[in-house]
Amino acid sequence: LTEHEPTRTGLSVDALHRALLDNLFYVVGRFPAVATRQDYYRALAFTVRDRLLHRWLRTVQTYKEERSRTVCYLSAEYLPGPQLGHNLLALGIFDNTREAVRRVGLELDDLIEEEAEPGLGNGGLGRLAACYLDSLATLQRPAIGYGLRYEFGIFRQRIDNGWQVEVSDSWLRDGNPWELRRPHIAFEIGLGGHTERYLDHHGHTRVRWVPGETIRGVAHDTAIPGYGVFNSNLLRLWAAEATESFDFGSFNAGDYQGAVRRKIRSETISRVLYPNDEPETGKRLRLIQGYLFVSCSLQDMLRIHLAGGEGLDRFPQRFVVQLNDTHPAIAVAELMRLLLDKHGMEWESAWDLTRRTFAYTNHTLLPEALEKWSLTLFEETLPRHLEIILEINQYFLDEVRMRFPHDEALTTRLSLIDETGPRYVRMAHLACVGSFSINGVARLHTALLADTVLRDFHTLWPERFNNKTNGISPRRFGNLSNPDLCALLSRVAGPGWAADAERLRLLEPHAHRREIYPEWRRIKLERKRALARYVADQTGIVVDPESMFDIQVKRIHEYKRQHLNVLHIIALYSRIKMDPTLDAAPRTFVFGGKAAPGYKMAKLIIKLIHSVGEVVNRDPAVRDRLRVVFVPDFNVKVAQRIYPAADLSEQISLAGMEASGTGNMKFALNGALTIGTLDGANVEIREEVGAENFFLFGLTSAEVQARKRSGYCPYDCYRENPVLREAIDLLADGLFSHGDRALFRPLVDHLLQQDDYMLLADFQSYIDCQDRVDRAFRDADSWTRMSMLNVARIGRFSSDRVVQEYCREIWRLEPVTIRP
Ligand code: 26Q
Repeated sequence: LTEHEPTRTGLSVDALHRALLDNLFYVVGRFPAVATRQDYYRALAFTVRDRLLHRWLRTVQTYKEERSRTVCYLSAEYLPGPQLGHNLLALGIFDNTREAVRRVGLELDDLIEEEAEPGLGNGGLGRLAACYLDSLATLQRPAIGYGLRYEFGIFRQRIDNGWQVEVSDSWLRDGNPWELRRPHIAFEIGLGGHTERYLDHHGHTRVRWVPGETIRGVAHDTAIPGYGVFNSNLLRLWAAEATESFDFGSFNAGDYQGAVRRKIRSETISRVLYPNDEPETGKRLRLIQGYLFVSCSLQDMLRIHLAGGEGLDRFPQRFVVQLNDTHPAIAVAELMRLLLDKHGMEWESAWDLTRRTFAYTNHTLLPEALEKWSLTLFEETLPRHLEIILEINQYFLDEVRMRFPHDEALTTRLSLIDETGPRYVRMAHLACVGSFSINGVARLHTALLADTVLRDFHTLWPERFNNKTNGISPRRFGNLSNPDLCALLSRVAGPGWAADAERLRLLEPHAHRREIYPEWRRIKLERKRALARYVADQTGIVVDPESMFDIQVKRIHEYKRQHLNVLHIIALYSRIKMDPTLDAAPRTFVFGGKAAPGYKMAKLIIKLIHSVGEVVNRDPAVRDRLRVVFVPDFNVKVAQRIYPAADLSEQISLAGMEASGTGNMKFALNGALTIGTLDGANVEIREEVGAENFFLFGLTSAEVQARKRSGYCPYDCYRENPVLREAIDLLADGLFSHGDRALFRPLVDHLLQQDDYMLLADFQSYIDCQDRVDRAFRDADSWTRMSMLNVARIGRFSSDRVVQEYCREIWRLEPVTIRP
């Protein structure tokens, strides 16, 4: 029967097998006899894409027919991870595909391994965007993810003698079978030049922007299928290209070389993702990148809307635009420009429409991370937008003065322009003024936002503020990364939790059934063995899968305090050296994460981890008790190996610094227990899983503020605490740097003199808490019970829950069912 299933849409083993061979020959251009694994991976990817296309076109058609309201997620970053496994899971054809691949003598897992992931983001913010796209499709909400198709994503990390070395990421080298280039979906953007005023035929003054150059953005589409539904949404990424007019002009003038140079310069714009170094205010290219994808996306929305035959005034009924941080905040000025200059709208109606279109998510409280652009750079690059921003500002500040007369200080603080020194445009202010909703990403973060960086806006418009605590995709970080655990969950708690994570709670009554514990532990041990093999392969370091896997993986940043973790390792090391009979569970400390290339201290922390590891790992006195490893090049693919193998999840940022964190949720879903501060979403995770199943330490954010106000002196902590003193002295004296006392001096000095992130204040509390962890771990049954309860109670942190909140409270978006 299945022999008659169509080769391009059939889901049987037979149809998949036929399609695989067909694509291998006709698309990849290879005979089976000479095909490599990469060839087979590509053939399989095309096989899956064929099946997605069908759903995707049906989805577009249905949304159009039903005039569905659509959310457009504007994000400069996406970290969708490898696509093959995800798509097979969504389509429900994992098992059939495994069988079809066996028929050609290969293993599906090996082909999945072949895929290079799109690293089009720095970390949490980009991964969050990908989780939300997954949930939107799964919940059948019409959505488009808009962003940039960087040719080079986040750098790949190599380790050389303990130091991070950045290597360029050419993820497109072998081609990208998942995307479709859409040459006819392309828009032009202007740059530079000047503005002119003229009278329209009603005698009204209007503005014309005469750009100095133009560039084209071309759409590249990737299907985002929902899990277990027919809906498939769209990720539309823009790539920069040269415009014909420019090539042509130069060509006629006989300047062929010049035309080609300009073409190359145009294409440079989407060449590379910026790492989140200290935000550089002078990076013109980054401003242009943001403007390119924002303008193309808005032009695309207006095109789609007008093609539906409705007037522009209906635009906010059909589209809502979510700004993923301030990176796309120029959208506020760009939509105004399009409405005013291109569509001839009047200021008031354009502003009203704009303000009903945008919603803004903030992801940071660090004042130094708030985006701003110098006025001169703005004027050179986007002169018309600067005019519009200044005009928005004028109306806005007039309103402020009206409501709060005699408070010039308030007006100055709220202004879109920072005039305290050289003038800057404050992008967060532009986003706030131009949006009907402003949200933080965890309850504590939203409260602190309203109390600190956006305090004045909160006074002005409290009704715009709301919280949306982050979530993660249970498909990606459950099913895909830990299939064995998920099979057990489905058996014990019943299937269906992957589409409805609250059902994980059905596991709770089973957390007391000791007869299940051995299997729970066997699954964890198996994941630890697999990680141990990977670590040995990557680093040459052998670790014991029976030891406690104590893991911290995330971007390297001082506020995340990887070096606090290291201070604990040093203290433990020194304790075992002093007392070899010390009764403590063997531990393997695992680190992973990238440092921004220009962030010296973060890079020194990576070196520190390696240096301490070198000494500890080769010391026979602690050989069987302590190991320290750094897993290079942490990305989504590596993450999927790491979370399932963790016993302990390190979430130890200084309270008040981490907006939310999402790794904390990924670990807990995989049965790790958390050691953490009351920061970001940790607060809510602890409430959900129960205080008795969470290892809490450290100052609260209120205590942090109070300590800072009263003049925090880290040196006092050092002087008064012998354990801390010993750990720091060992470091300062060169025990971990072959006697070189200079190597870690910047780090030690900073800790003793400034300690912005209060490691020394939290040190003893952390050490004590780690002792509690140790005792708990040695009671295997109790640990297993806590682990099961963490999984049973983590359902709230599914991205499905968050996306439903966004849909109900911000986007006003209803499900649209797609029928085959
Ligand atoms: C800014 C200017 C110039 C160049 C780069 C940047 C830039 C790029 C990316 C600044 C910040 C980012 C990324 C921030 C980020 O990932 N924030 C994290 O967002 C997560 C999702 O909400 C939270 O869970 C984390 O707490 C937060 O740190």
